[in-house]
Amino acid sequence: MAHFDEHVEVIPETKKKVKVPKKYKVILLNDDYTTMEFVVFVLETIFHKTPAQAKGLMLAIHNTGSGVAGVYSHEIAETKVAIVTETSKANEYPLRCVMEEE
Ligand code: TYC
Repeated sequence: MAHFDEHVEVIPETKKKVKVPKKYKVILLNDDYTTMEFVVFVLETIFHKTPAQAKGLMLAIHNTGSGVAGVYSHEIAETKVAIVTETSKANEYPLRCVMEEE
């Protein structure tokens, strides 16, 4: 009878792989109703762009349909999307903001 191991606890190997955290693009989408001024305001205040960067990026989004406002960790990207969405709704603009794995 094989009783030699009956008091041996089997502990599953602890996961030890260190993973590089993924990065997420926060993307603003163009629409026909949000004012250019408001998009510039969002880019300056939420994404910390300079006035020149904000204007250039806003125009690029206006002309191409979308643009990357910034790249962040998952949690920060989620927070940026939530703040943009809430600020847009509060100002009655339909501005859409999404996140996408880099
Ligand atoms: N297309 C808008 C306009 O002509 C401006 C705009 C730019 C809206 C970027 C959204 O993400 C956006 N008023």
